[in-house]
Amino acid sequence: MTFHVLTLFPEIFSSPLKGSILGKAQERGLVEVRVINIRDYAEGRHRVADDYPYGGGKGMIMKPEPIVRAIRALLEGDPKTWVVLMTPQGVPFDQRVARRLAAFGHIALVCGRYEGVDERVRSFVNEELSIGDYVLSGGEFAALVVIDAVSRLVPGVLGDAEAPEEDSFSGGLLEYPQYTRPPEFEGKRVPEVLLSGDHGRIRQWRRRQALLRTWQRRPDLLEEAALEEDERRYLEGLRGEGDGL
Ligand code: 6GU
Repeated sequence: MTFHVLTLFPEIFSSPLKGSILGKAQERGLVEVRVINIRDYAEGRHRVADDYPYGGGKGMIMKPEPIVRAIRALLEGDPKTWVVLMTPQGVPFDQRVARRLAAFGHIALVCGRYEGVDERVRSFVNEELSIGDYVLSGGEFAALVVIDAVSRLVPGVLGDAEAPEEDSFSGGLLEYPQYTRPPEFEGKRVPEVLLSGDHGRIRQWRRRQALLRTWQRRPDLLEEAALEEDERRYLEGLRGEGDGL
């Protein structure tokens, strides 16, 4: 999987990508991140990549020519590159989008600055993504979020021990609570079932805890989750417990 990041701030990408899982994935050749400075595609002695907005207003707008030239150079190398514009106006990025992106070989992430990119750039990208309803000063951190979430889904990036199936959201539920040693910490004991060695009971407890947690914290996720009949009954029971309180 190759990510091409198009940005005016390439320095942002040097250290976060050295981190443990992403760093190893790159060393092992499973993931490659190529950072492209959009300024290198700007013309003139000053390589100007942004300009004032027509009609007035604050902030600077990224000029279309350098971005489109950078995209074209990428597509010449690999015409199948999937081009994504990172913008708060994009489709919300979630685990389902991450899974869809993981199927591409080459993804280009164009980092817009918050004030915006020239509207005409939009017709040169395949889709637009946002990572949530808040404002970042540019698409760079959003691109890092996408790179991390998608890389984890590339076969071989995670060891067998950390398969992505159990992560929060993969089955549409939040993850069950986790514990490690010691068995008692400041009076708080690890649930007995986890020390029992009974893998059937542990699996059942975890699934129920995942349901409970999702019901308590993110009930919106339950509408989309794939649930068994007995799990639906368990949730009905939870709803019933609240009655009359
Ligand atoms: Cl992709 N870009 C910016 N600038 N802000 C954001 C975002 C992206 N996603 C959420 N906020």
